Amino acid sequence: MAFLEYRTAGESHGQALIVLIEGLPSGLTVDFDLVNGEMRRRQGGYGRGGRMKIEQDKVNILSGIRSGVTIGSPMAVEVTNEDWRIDTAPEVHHPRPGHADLAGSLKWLTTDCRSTLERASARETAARVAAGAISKCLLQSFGVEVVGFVRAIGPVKANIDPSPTPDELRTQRDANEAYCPDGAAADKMIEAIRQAKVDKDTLGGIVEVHVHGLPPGVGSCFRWQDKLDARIAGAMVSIQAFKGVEMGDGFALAEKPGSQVHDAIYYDSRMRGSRNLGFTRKTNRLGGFEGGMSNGQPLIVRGVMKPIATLLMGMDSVNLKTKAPQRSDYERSDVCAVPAASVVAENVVAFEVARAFCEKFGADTMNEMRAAYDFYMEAARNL
Ligand code: EPS
Repeated sequence: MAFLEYRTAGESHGQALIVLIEGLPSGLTVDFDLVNGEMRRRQGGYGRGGRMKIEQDKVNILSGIRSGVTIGSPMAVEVTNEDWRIDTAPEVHHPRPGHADLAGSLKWLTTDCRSTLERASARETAARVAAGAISKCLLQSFGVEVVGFVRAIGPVKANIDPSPTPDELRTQRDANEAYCPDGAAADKMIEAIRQAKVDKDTLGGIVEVHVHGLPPGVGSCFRWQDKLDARIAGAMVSIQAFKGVEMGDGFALAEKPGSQVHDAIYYDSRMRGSRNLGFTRKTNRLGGFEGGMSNGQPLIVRGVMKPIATLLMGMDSVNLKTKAPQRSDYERSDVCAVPAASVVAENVVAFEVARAFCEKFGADTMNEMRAAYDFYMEAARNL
């Protein structure tokens, strides 16, 4: 039986993006509305550029499925590119600072940045959202919910305390184009993006993902490779333009003594039936991770995205052929893709959670997985 994992292929202006998912159990119903809804949401958000008017992303599942239900074989998924012109797209000889252009051209020994930028492009995140959204179908059937949203754009920060339920978060987030549950902050974010466009500049920000309904013990402290927080951190930082990640109160934990950092443990027998099995906390400063495992509290993960590297005003750069100074290229670009990145982060986290969930409860079929899950919950409740 394969472990749950995925690979992606495809260039920004190539024929299509492909994701190959292995290790899904058989008997999982794929909710196409959910998956294509996520594909659409990733294309949106205030601050996107002209490309998103060209593309109409939706998944075409080529294998691993029969009448909408998985059969346990590898699943190949295609997302086609309307803007398919890789063979005629112009060469690029002046690298954009902050993009993969220079490092990639030096790595692959060429003065033409095109081959590197085509694959480095955030267009690839469409494939990752497809994989994550399909994995969410599995998580949902076990009552695990993953919600991503925008926490900050440029200097504008959202105020989202105390943390709402997943449904409330989704409703508030989906009410505006900043994908931010704080409506007042969303207005200011949109204004900041509008101003950045006027200034011919770009903006980054912070996205946040909450995972509700995950039982304790997903991930492992026994091997560093199996730590759930470490895997999520790696996956988050692998999203194009992400520069950092934190769990719970993250970097702010460094300023406080241990007594104000760790989440004290209580027991409430009336909560035995819930995902925390009765072990309650009054705080969640560690973001639901202890020892690289879920502890029954909601997971809280944040990631920081740098501003888009393609600037309308350009930046100082060098022509790789002549070595003479030359401003970086501009064709068209997003001004801010932080709202879209919140969708990517949500689905990337979902996949890592599903991967670890399948390692704990994994089986060939959904029925066997359900039995393993029920057995574990019952045994843990009766410790
Ligand atoms: C991107 C550049 C832009 C973005 C693209 C990421 O594409 P283009 O060069 O075709 O205008 O629109 O994002 C997507 C295509 C997408 O689907 O998110 C880049 O250089 O990273």
